[in-house]
This record gives sequence, structure tokens and C-alpha cells, in this order.
Amino acid sequence: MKVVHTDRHRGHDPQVETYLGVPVPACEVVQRAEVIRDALAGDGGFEITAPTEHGTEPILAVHDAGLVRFLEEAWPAAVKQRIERDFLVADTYPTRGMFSGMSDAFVAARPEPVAVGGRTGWWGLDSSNPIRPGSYDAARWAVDVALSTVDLVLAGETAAYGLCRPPGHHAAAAMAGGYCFFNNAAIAAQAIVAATGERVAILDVDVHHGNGTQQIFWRRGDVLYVSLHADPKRLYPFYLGHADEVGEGPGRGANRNYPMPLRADDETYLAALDSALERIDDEPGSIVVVSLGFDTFHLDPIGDLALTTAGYHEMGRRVAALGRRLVILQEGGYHLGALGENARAWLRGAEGRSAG
Ligand code: Q9C
Ligand code: ZN
Repeated sequence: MKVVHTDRHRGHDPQVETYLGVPVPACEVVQRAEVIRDALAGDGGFEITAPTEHGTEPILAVHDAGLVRFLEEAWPAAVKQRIERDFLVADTYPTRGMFSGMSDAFVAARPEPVAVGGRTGWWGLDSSNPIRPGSYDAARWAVDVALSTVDLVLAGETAAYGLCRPPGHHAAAAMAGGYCFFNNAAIAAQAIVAATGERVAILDVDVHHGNGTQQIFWRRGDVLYVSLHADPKRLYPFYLGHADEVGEGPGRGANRNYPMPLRADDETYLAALDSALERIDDEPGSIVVVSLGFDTFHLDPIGDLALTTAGYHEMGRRVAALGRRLVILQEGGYHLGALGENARAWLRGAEGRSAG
């Protein structure tokens, strides 16, 4: 299988994030992509290729121009404002209660703040994705990795894997957050729709609900979003991901969430996966975008499910058994000791190879 990878992710190198307000070591670190790359290179069955640049247009097909502008300007603006930190994080966010009782039109007309701290909250979800000097460049290259993976599949590959970093599925049209800046999978799905005119399904198996992907395609019937994740009653992103979120308008029925019980094992998870795959099978289309996370692993530091490496091999096998072409894009997964092996097992399963 072809693997798209570049070292350009290294510019996004957070050292700390916050957990309930307290600084803790960052989870979404440079080493994540390196251990996956090394495991795939060591396997011998994967061909690693570099992404090509695709420009801003495919990003603007999904994201608000204001978000793109903010992310591009954020670090220079922080420097100009003499914020003497080595990363930029907001501490004020415009949450729903702040605007309660005010009309949609009035709320939509509120001006973007001028202070960079205010702008960071304006375009942000949470304090877990610090902006570093090289974050924008890295996030742009993660999009190019995703779009280059799409190119491979459109050129005839049955499946290809994009080692995206930073990940993307928490990023909404006008919001970054949850270690994500641009929604790589949503941009990829939109590019496939534009190129083929076909419907596209996104299967999200990261432990967290992909609130950003859900938001982007909420009112669209041409992109089906199907997600298995830890129940948001327990886990981030907390406010979306429940089973009754099915989409609205033309998108009604084209959003399916499968919240999983605490410590769900391979068997429980794979049974829910079968239902999710049946839903995808009901939909026309020939390409599935997979938002692939390994934070469902039993040892993951921030997940609360209990999958194993053998479970990932079986998951890859079952997803490929759909018989659709696969654009497989990396999302989360934070147990560095097993991350490479888990990716290798999943992708080998998807290729019909043994677990190795
Ligand atoms: N210090 C993805 O897996 N909150 N994002 C973590 C723990 C944010 C996860 C708090 C989790 C975001 C792509
Ligand atoms: Zn995750």
C-alpha cells in the first residue's frame, strides 16, 4: 500500500497541553508520526511517497476563510503583540450561554476581536491545541497529505494511507480544536465529491467523536458521516456525538453516531463496526474516507475503550471487505509504544495480509 508522509509536520511541536486547567505533557507530539512511519517502513510492504501542494482552494471548499486567515496570522500576531509565550492558547471562548436570547443574525454580526487572545478563542474549541510557530505550515501539509492520498485513489489505487499530522476531525468549518486545525478528512471527502460527483462515506473510528466532520456535513446528503466513539457523556468532545444526532434538512439520515460503552473490547467494538459498515453499504458510492484513530487502544492515555492490536487487524480486514476504495487518513492515537504496530496491523488487515 502507498503511504503519504512528509517531515513537514515537525513544525507543529507542542510540549504541553492542559488537562482541567493544569499543564500536562502534550499527547499530540511529533514522535507520533515518526513511530508510525518507522513501523510501516520496517514492514517492507509499504511504499512511502511525498505529498504535493494543493493550494488553499480545497481548504476553502470546507472551511471559513476567517479561520484560514486566523491560523495563518496567529503566530505573527502573537509576536507583534509581544505575547512572550512559546505557544498560543486561549483562555476565553464565546460559549452558547454568552449569547443566550440574542437572535442568530445579531450573534452572527458580532465582530471578531482584535487581540490575538480573543481571536484564538473566537476560532477555537478548547485549550488542548497550542499554536506553535510552525503549526500553520504543518497543518497545511497535513491537508496536502490527505489530498495526495485522494489523488492516489482517484488514480486507481484500491487503498492508500495518509499519515496526517496534526489530525483533523475536531476542526469544524469555522473552528479549530482538539489537536486539529484543518479537517483533513472533510477536505478529502469534499475533493472526492468534486472530482467524481459520487456520494462519499466517512467512517470515523477514532475514540473521540469527530464533531468537526459532523458539523461540516450536517446538512448534506451527499457525504455520509458514520462514527464509532466513546460515549460523549464520558469523554471529549462532550457536547456532540450522541446517537440521536442524525443530520438535518437534506442531511437528515446521513449522520450516524455509535457511542460505545466504557472499556468496550474488540468483540463489542467489531459488532458495532458491522452495523456501521452495513449503513455505509446501503449508500451509493465507491470511495470511503477512513478517519483512523488508535486512541481506542486499551493502553491509550486519553481514551477509555479497550481494543487490541489483533482487533485493529480485524477492523482493517472488515472495512476493506466492504469492497470500496479506501482513503485512510490518520487521526489520533497516543500510546507511542504500540502506535506503529497498531497502524501496521490495521493497514495489513485492509490489504488482506496476515497480522504479521
Ligand atoms: N489532556 C484527537 O484524538 N482533550 N483529539 C485532551 C487531555 C482533547 C483528541 C485532554 C482531546 C483531543 C484527534
Ligand atoms: Zn481521538
